Amino acid sequence: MAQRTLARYLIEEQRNKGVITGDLKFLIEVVSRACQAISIAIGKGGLGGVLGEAGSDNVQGEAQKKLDVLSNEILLDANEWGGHLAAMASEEMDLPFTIPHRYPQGEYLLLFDPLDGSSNIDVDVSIGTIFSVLKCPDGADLSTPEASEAAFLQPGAAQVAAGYAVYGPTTVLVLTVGDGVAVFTLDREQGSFVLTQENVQIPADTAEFAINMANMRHWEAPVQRYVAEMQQGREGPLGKDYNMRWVGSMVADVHRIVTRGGIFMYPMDAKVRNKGGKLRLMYEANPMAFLVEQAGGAASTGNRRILDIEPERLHQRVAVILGSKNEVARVVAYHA
Ligand code: AHM
Ligand code: MG
Repeated sequence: MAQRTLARYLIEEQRNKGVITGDLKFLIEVVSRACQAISIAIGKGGLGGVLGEAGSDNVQGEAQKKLDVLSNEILLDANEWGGHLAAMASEEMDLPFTIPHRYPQGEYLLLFDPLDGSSNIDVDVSIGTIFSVLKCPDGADLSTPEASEAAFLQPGAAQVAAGYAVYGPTTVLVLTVGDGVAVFTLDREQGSFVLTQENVQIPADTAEFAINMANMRHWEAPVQRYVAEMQQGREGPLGKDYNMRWVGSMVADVHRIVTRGGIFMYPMDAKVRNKGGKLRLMYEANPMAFLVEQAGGAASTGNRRILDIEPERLHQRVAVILGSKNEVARVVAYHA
């Protein structure tokens, strides 16, 4: 049988299953091509002059890397002209990007973290792009970037697609259109994403956890308790030995969990409490929560399901605990 490329997978989701519209198919293909372009830019590294600081700060006051800025531009340029979008929002931009009047407007909203794991760019460790797609509400005011913000403030459960690309030893695109999770690997010679795994299922149990242990003293009691119990291993109340991994790129840590199970936590802690958490709801938590749930896992703040949160602001932050369902349930129970 012929290779199933992303294009073919999407045609099947549209034509045979009726899960997606033609415009959503086009949108995902455009995003995947932008991810290929980002992958090429990253691959040049020091040879392409793309490493290092951009000399600017983003809306969150974080120093931008050259590749943060470049990846953001690649995604904007690829998506502005196709007629499939009403507006875009990015972790790297203060306000939404409204589609210029010279192009037709579509019915979707695209949100992205153009390059996740910025601290890993210059040290040649896996980084990624995360994206989320919403329907633009009928009659939404898109007359100015400021006014258009309201259209984006929908709970994660309303997403019609989400995905991420990991730029690691291989470039992999992981996608959900609400019909399970599929994994595509970039064939660099052909220049196309090829389906390498379908109906991904995250094992319900795990013995692997991911958390930044340097923040331990700042965590709340339920997470303190859970991590302490895991560290007690076989001799402790959980009765098994755990292993720990922390890449520091959410995309890479979540991809490991999607591949072989595990639990990822960037919980509420005293250091980030005044910001609401570390990770961004709209660009990181929601798309990852949608993917993880579609793969049979769970995603919570500790107190509530992430996909149920009614966002108040575009750049809102949130505590994130996601992955293997039984372990997430345990941490949630410790919060109750
Ligand atoms: P970024 O989008 O600016 O790269 O920040 C998000 C990243 C996540 O990818 C990762 O899980 C987390 O920040 C790592 O944080 P820390 O450096 O505190 O371990
Ligand atoms: Mg990020």
